[in-house]
Amino acid sequence: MTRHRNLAEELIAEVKKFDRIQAGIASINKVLEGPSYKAAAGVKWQDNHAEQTIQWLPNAGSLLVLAMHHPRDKPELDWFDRGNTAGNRRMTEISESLVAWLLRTHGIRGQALPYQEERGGVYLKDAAVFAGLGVVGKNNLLLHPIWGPRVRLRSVLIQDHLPPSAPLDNFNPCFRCDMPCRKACPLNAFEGGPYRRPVCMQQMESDRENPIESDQIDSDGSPIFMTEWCRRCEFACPVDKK
Ligand code: B12
Repeated sequence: MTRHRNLAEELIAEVKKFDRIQAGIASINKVLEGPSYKAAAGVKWQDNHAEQTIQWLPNAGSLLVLAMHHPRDKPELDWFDRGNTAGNRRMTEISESLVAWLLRTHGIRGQALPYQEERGGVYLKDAAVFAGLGVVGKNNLLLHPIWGPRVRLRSVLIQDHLPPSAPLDNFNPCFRCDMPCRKACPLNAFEGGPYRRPVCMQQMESDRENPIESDQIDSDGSPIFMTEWCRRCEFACPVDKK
Protein backbone atom coordinates (compact mmCIF):
# COMPACT_ATOMS: atom_id res chain seq x y z
CA MET A 1 0.00 0.00 0.00
CA THR A 2 2.84 2.39 0.84
CA ARG A 3 4.32 1.78 -2.61
CA HIS A 4 0.97 2.69 -4.18
CA ARG A 5 0.56 5.75 -1.99
CA ASN A 6 4.02 6.98 -2.95
CA LEU A 7 3.31 6.35 -6.60
CA ALA A 8 0.02 8.30 -6.41
CA GLU A 9 1.82 11.24 -4.79
CA GLU A 10 4.62 11.12 -7.35
CA LEU A 11 2.14 11.04 -10.22
CA ILE A 12 0.22 14.03 -8.91
CA ALA A 13 3.50 15.91 -8.40
CA GLU A 14 4.44 15.06 -12.00
CA VAL A 15 1.19 16.63 -13.22
CA LYS A 16 1.84 19.80 -11.22
CA LYS A 17 4.93 20.42 -13.36
CA PHE A 18 2.55 21.48 -16.12
CA ASP A 19 1.40 25.07 -15.91
CA ARG A 20 -2.17 25.53 -14.56
CA ILE A 21 -2.99 21.84 -14.35
CA GLN A 22 -4.01 19.96 -11.22
CA ALA A 23 -4.90 16.31 -10.76
CA GLY A 24 -6.48 13.77 -8.48
CA ILE A 25 -7.05 10.02 -8.51
CA ALA A 26 -10.44 8.32 -8.51
CA SER A 27 -11.49 4.69 -8.39
CA ILE A 28 -13.01 3.65 -11.71
CA ASN A 29 -15.78 1.66 -10.09
CA LYS A 30 -16.87 4.66 -8.09
CA VAL A 31 -16.97 6.86 -11.20
CA LEU A 32 -18.96 4.28 -13.17
CA GLU A 33 -21.53 4.20 -10.39
CA GLY A 34 -21.78 8.02 -10.25
CA PRO A 35 -24.90 10.14 -10.79
CA SER A 36 -24.16 10.91 -14.44
CA TYR A 37 -24.24 7.23 -15.35
CA LYS A 38 -27.55 6.84 -13.53
CA ALA A 39 -29.16 9.88 -15.16
CA ALA A 40 -30.91 9.38 -18.46
CA ALA A 41 -29.26 11.91 -20.73
CA GLY A 42 -32.40 12.22 -22.89
CA VAL A 43 -31.68 14.17 -26.08
CA LYS A 44 -28.17 13.33 -27.27
CA TRP A 45 -25.76 16.09 -28.18
CA GLN A 46 -24.41 15.43 -31.69
CA ASP A 47 -20.86 16.54 -31.32
CA ASN A 48 -18.16 16.82 -33.97
CA HIS A 49 -15.18 15.86 -31.82
CA ALA A 50 -12.78 13.92 -34.02
CA GLU A 51 -11.35 11.49 -31.48
CA GLN A 52 -10.82 7.76 -31.90
CA THR A 53 -13.05 5.22 -30.14
CA ILE A 54 -10.91 3.10 -27.82
CA GLN A 55 -11.12 -0.20 -25.94
CA TRP A 56 -10.11 0.11 -22.30
CA LEU A 57 -6.96 -1.57 -20.99
CA PRO A 58 -7.97 -4.72 -19.13
CA ASN A 59 -7.87 -4.71 -15.31
CA ALA A 60 -7.56 -0.96 -14.95
CA GLY A 61 -8.58 0.19 -11.47
CA SER A 62 -7.89 3.93 -11.26
CA LEU A 63 -8.35 7.14 -13.15
CA LEU A 64 -6.04 10.10 -13.08
CA VAL A 65 -8.29 13.12 -13.53
CA LEU A 66 -6.81 16.35 -14.87
CA ALA A 67 -8.23 19.84 -14.40
CA MET A 68 -6.78 22.62 -16.57
CA HIS A 69 -7.43 26.25 -15.71
CA HIS A 70 -9.38 27.93 -18.49
CA PRO A 71 -9.25 31.62 -17.64
CA ARG A 72 -11.37 34.34 -19.20
CA ASP A 73 -8.45 35.90 -21.01
CA LYS A 74 -7.71 32.68 -22.92
CA PRO A 75 -11.00 32.13 -24.80
CA GLU A 76 -9.09 30.50 -27.65
CA LEU A 77 -8.56 27.36 -25.52
CA ASP A 78 -12.26 26.59 -26.08
CA TRP A 79 -12.54 27.51 -29.75
CA PHE A 80 -13.62 24.52 -31.76
CA ASP A 81 -12.05 24.07 -35.14
CA ARG A 82 -11.40 21.03 -37.35
CA GLY A 83 -12.56 18.45 -34.85
CA ASN A 84 -11.30 19.75 -31.52
CA THR A 85 -10.39 22.65 -29.26
CA ALA A 86 -6.90 23.93 -28.45
CA GLY A 87 -7.54 23.17 -24.76
CA ASN A 88 -8.50 19.59 -25.49
CA ARG A 89 -5.46 19.14 -27.75
CA ARG A 90 -3.19 20.41 -24.98
CA MET A 91 -4.77 18.07 -22.42
CA THR A 92 -4.43 15.11 -24.78
CA GLU A 93 -0.72 15.83 -25.22
CA ILE A 94 -0.24 16.12 -21.46
CA SER A 95 -2.20 12.88 -20.89
CA GLU A 96 0.00 11.06 -23.40
CA SER A 97 3.18 12.35 -21.83
CA LEU A 98 1.94 11.13 -18.42
CA VAL A 99 1.20 7.69 -19.90
CA ALA A 100 4.79 7.57 -21.21
CA TRP A 101 6.14 8.72 -17.81
CA LEU A 102 4.17 6.01 -15.95
CA LEU A 103 5.55 3.26 -18.16
CA ARG A 104 9.11 4.61 -18.20
CA THR A 105 9.49 5.24 -14.48
CA HIS A 106 7.17 2.63 -12.94
CA GLY A 107 6.46 0.04 -15.65
CA ILE A 108 2.71 0.74 -15.28
CA ARG A 109 0.45 1.02 -18.29
CA GLY A 110 -1.92 3.94 -18.69
CA GLN A 111 -4.28 5.08 -21.43
CA ALA A 112 -5.31 8.62 -22.35
CA LEU A 113 -9.10 8.52 -22.56
CA PRO A 114 -11.09 10.38 -25.22
CA TYR A 115 -13.38 13.29 -24.46
CA GLN A 116 -16.71 11.64 -25.22
CA GLU A 117 -18.14 8.93 -23.02
CA GLU A 118 -19.51 7.07 -26.05
CA ARG A 119 -15.99 6.79 -27.53
CA GLY A 120 -14.50 5.34 -24.34
CA GLY A 121 -14.23 8.45 -22.16
CA VAL A 122 -15.92 8.91 -18.79
CA TYR A 123 -18.30 11.50 -17.38
CA LEU A 124 -15.66 13.90 -16.27
CA LYS A 125 -17.46 16.01 -13.64
CA ASP A 126 -18.27 12.90 -11.59
CA ALA A 127 -14.68 11.70 -12.05
CA ALA A 128 -13.33 15.07 -10.89
CA VAL A 129 -15.55 15.08 -7.78
CA PHE A 130 -14.36 11.59 -6.83
CA ALA A 131 -10.77 12.66 -7.47
CA GLY A 132 -11.16 15.48 -4.93
CA LEU A 133 -10.87 18.27 -7.50
CA GLY A 134 -14.11 20.09 -6.68
CA VAL A 135 -17.87 19.91 -6.26
CA VAL A 136 -20.75 20.19 -8.72
CA GLY A 137 -22.33 23.63 -8.38
CA LYS A 138 -25.78 25.09 -9.06
CA ASN A 139 -24.66 25.82 -12.63
CA ASN A 140 -24.21 22.04 -13.11
CA LEU A 141 -20.45 22.53 -13.50
CA LEU A 142 -17.50 21.33 -11.50
CA LEU A 143 -16.35 24.13 -9.20
CA HIS A 144 -12.67 23.94 -8.41
CA PRO A 145 -11.65 25.70 -5.16
CA ILE A 146 -9.11 27.95 -6.88
CA TRP A 147 -10.37 28.25 -10.45
CA GLY A 148 -14.13 27.91 -9.91
CA PRO A 149 -15.97 26.47 -12.94
CA ARG A 150 -13.29 27.83 -15.29
CA VAL A 151 -11.57 24.47 -15.73
CA ARG A 152 -11.52 21.83 -18.46
CA LEU A 153 -11.30 18.16 -17.57
CA ARG A 154 -9.70 15.04 -18.98
CA SER A 155 -8.69 11.61 -17.69
CA VAL A 156 -6.10 8.84 -17.95
CA LEU A 157 -6.87 5.21 -17.17
CA ILE A 158 -4.31 3.43 -15.00
CA GLN A 159 -3.74 -0.33 -15.04
CA ASP A 160 -3.29 -0.50 -11.28
CA HIS A 161 -5.23 0.35 -8.12
CA LEU A 162 -3.94 3.59 -6.65
CA PRO A 163 -5.43 5.10 -3.50
CA PRO A 164 -8.10 7.68 -4.44
CA SER A 165 -7.49 11.31 -3.50
CA ALA A 166 -9.37 12.61 -0.48
CA PRO A 167 -12.74 14.25 -1.24
CA LEU A 168 -12.94 18.00 -0.71
CA ASP A 169 -14.36 18.79 2.70
CA ASN A 170 -15.76 22.14 3.79
CA PHE A 171 -16.11 23.51 0.28
CA ASN A 172 -19.76 24.53 -0.22
CA PRO A 173 -19.50 27.58 -2.47
CA CYS A 174 -23.17 27.54 -3.54
CA PHE A 175 -24.44 27.68 0.04
CA ARG A 176 -26.31 30.98 0.46
CA CYS A 177 -25.21 32.12 -3.01
CA ASP A 178 -27.95 33.94 -4.92
CA MET A 179 -26.93 31.99 -8.02
CA PRO A 180 -26.00 34.61 -10.62
CA CYS A 181 -24.98 31.64 -12.80
CA ARG A 182 -28.60 30.62 -13.20
CA LYS A 183 -29.72 34.13 -14.08
CA ALA A 184 -26.95 34.55 -16.64
CA CYS A 185 -28.22 31.91 -19.05
CA PRO A 186 -29.43 33.62 -22.24
CA LEU A 187 -32.08 30.92 -22.78
CA ASN A 188 -33.10 30.39 -19.14
CA ALA A 189 -31.87 26.80 -19.00
CA PHE A 190 -32.27 26.94 -15.20
CA GLU A 191 -35.82 28.27 -15.16
CA GLY A 192 -37.61 26.26 -12.48
CA GLY A 193 -34.37 25.06 -10.84
CA PRO A 194 -32.23 22.28 -12.25
CA TYR A 195 -30.26 22.47 -15.48
CA ARG A 196 -32.32 21.72 -18.59
CA ARG A 197 -30.10 20.08 -21.14
CA PRO A 198 -32.34 20.51 -24.24
CA VAL A 199 -32.53 24.26 -23.63
CA CYS A 200 -28.76 24.62 -23.21
CA MET A 201 -28.31 22.59 -26.39
CA GLN A 202 -30.28 25.20 -28.37
CA GLN A 203 -27.67 27.79 -27.38
CA MET A 204 -24.83 25.45 -28.35
CA GLU A 205 -26.47 24.78 -31.72
CA SER A 206 -26.74 28.49 -32.32
CA ASP A 207 -23.04 28.94 -31.38
CA ARG A 208 -22.14 26.20 -33.85
CA GLU A 209 -24.18 27.78 -36.63
CA ASN A 210 -22.54 31.17 -36.08
CA PRO A 211 -18.77 30.61 -36.11
CA ILE A 212 -16.43 33.55 -35.54
CA GLU A 213 -13.55 34.52 -37.81
CA SER A 214 -10.22 33.78 -36.12
CA ASP A 215 -6.87 35.42 -36.79
CA GLN A 216 -5.57 32.14 -38.28
CA ILE A 217 -5.27 31.53 -41.99
CA ASP A 218 -5.80 28.21 -43.79
CA SER A 219 -3.26 26.81 -46.29
CA ASP A 220 -5.29 28.33 -49.16
CA GLY A 221 -5.09 31.78 -47.53
CA SER A 222 -8.70 31.91 -46.33
CA PRO A 223 -9.50 32.75 -42.68
CA ILE A 224 -10.28 29.87 -40.32
CA PHE A 225 -13.66 30.09 -38.59
CA MET A 226 -14.12 28.79 -35.04
CA THR A 227 -17.07 27.98 -32.80
CA GLU A 228 -17.00 30.00 -29.59
CA TRP A 229 -19.22 28.19 -27.06
CA CYS A 230 -21.36 30.07 -24.58
CA ARG A 231 -19.70 30.33 -21.13
CA ARG A 232 -22.11 32.65 -19.36
CA CYS A 233 -22.97 30.24 -16.51
CA GLU A 234 -19.23 29.81 -15.95
CA PHE A 235 -18.34 33.50 -16.02
CA ALA A 236 -21.17 34.51 -13.67
CA CYS A 237 -19.96 32.18 -10.90
CA PRO A 238 -18.38 34.18 -8.06
CA VAL A 239 -15.92 31.42 -7.08
CA ASP A 240 -12.64 33.06 -8.02
CA LYS A 241 -13.90 35.21 -10.87
CA LYS A 242 -10.64 35.25 -12.86
C1 B12 B 1 -22.41 16.33 -23.73
C2 B12 B 1 -21.77 17.54 -23.07
C3 B12 B 1 -22.40 18.77 -23.21
C4 B12 B 1 -23.81 18.91 -23.83
C5 B12 B 1 -24.84 18.39 -22.79
C6 B12 B 1 -24.51 18.92 -21.38
C7 B12 B 1 -25.11 18.15 -20.18
N1 B12 B 1 -24.67 18.57 -19.00
O1 B12 B 1 -25.89 17.25 -20.30
C8 B12 B 1 -23.86 20.43 -24.12
C9 B12 B 1 -23.32 20.65 -25.51
C10 B12 B 1 -25.23 21.09 -24.00
C11 B12 B 1 -22.83 20.96 -23.11
C12 B12 B 1 -22.84 22.24 -22.60
C13 B12 B 1 -21.81 22.74 -21.80
N2 B12 B 1 -20.66 22.13 -21.51
CO1 B12 B 1 -20.34 20.25 -21.77
N3 B12 B 1 -19.92 18.42 -21.85
C14 B12 B 1 -20.56 17.41 -22.34
C15 B12 B 1 -19.81 16.10 -22.04
C16 B12 B 1 -19.15 15.60 -23.33
C17 B12 B 1 -20.71 15.01 -21.43
C18 B12 B 1 -21.65 15.54 -20.34
C19 B12 B 1 -22.84 14.61 -20.12
O2 B12 B 1 -23.45 14.13 -21.07
N4 B12 B 1 -23.18 14.32 -18.86
C20 B12 B 1 -24.25 13.39 -18.52
C21 B12 B 1 -25.52 14.14 -18.08
C22 B12 B 1 -26.68 13.16 -17.88
O3 B12 B 1 -25.29 14.69 -16.82
P1 B12 B 1 -25.09 16.25 -16.48
O4 B12 B 1 -26.10 17.12 -17.10
O5 B12 B 1 -23.66 16.57 -16.82
O6 B12 B 1 -25.33 16.30 -14.90
C23 B12 B 1 -24.72 15.38 -14.03
C24 B12 B 1 -23.61 15.99 -13.16
O7 B12 B 1 -23.87 17.33 -12.86
C25 B12 B 1 -23.65 15.06 -11.95
N5 B12 B 1 -23.68 15.62 -10.62
C26 B12 B 1 -24.53 16.55 -10.12
N6 B12 B 1 -24.34 16.71 -8.81
C27 B12 B 1 -23.37 15.83 -8.45
C28 B12 B 1 -22.82 15.56 -7.20
C29 B12 B 1 -21.83 14.55 -7.12
C30 B12 B 1 -21.27 14.24 -5.76
C31 B12 B 1 -21.39 13.88 -8.27
C32 B12 B 1 -20.34 12.82 -8.19
C33 B12 B 1 -21.95 14.17 -9.53
C34 B12 B 1 -22.94 15.14 -9.58
O8 B12 B 1 -24.90 14.33 -12.02
C35 B12 B 1 -25.72 14.94 -13.00
C36 B12 B 1 -26.70 13.90 -13.54
O9 B12 B 1 -27.59 13.57 -12.50
C37 B12 B 1 -18.77 16.58 -20.95
C38 B12 B 1 -17.38 15.88 -21.05
C39 B12 B 1 -17.43 14.55 -20.36
N7 B12 B 1 -16.87 13.55 -20.99
O10 B12 B 1 -17.94 14.44 -19.25
C40 B12 B 1 -18.65 18.09 -21.25
C41 B12 B 1 -18.42 19.05 -20.09
C42 B12 B 1 -19.31 18.63 -18.93
N8 B12 B 1 -18.88 20.33 -20.61
C43 B12 B 1 -18.21 21.35 -20.18
C44 B12 B 1 -18.54 22.71 -20.44
C45 B12 B 1 -17.53 23.74 -20.01
C46 B12 B 1 -19.76 23.07 -21.04
C47 B12 B 1 -20.33 24.46 -21.28
C48 B12 B 1 -19.95 25.59 -20.30
C49 B12 B 1 -20.06 24.92 -22.73
C50 B12 B 1 -18.63 25.19 -23.05
N9 B12 B 1 -18.22 26.46 -23.10
O11 B12 B 1 -17.88 24.25 -23.27
C51 B12 B 1 -21.85 24.14 -21.24
C52 B12 B 1 -22.35 24.13 -19.76
C53 B12 B 1 -23.62 23.43 -19.51
C54 B12 B 1 -23.93 23.21 -18.04
N10 B12 B 1 -24.13 24.30 -17.28
O12 B12 B 1 -23.97 22.08 -17.58
C55 B12 B 1 -17.05 20.91 -19.29
C56 B12 B 1 -17.38 21.20 -17.82
C57 B12 B 1 -16.23 21.80 -17.03
C58 B12 B 1 -16.68 22.04 -15.61
N11 B12 B 1 -16.08 23.02 -14.96
O13 B12 B 1 -17.56 21.36 -15.12
C59 B12 B 1 -16.94 19.37 -19.65
C60 B12 B 1 -16.46 18.48 -18.53
C61 B12 B 1 -15.99 19.26 -20.85
C62 B12 B 1 -14.59 19.80 -20.66
N12 B12 B 1 -14.06 20.32 -21.73
O14 B12 B 1 -13.96 19.77 -19.65
N13 B12 B 1 -21.94 19.98 -22.76
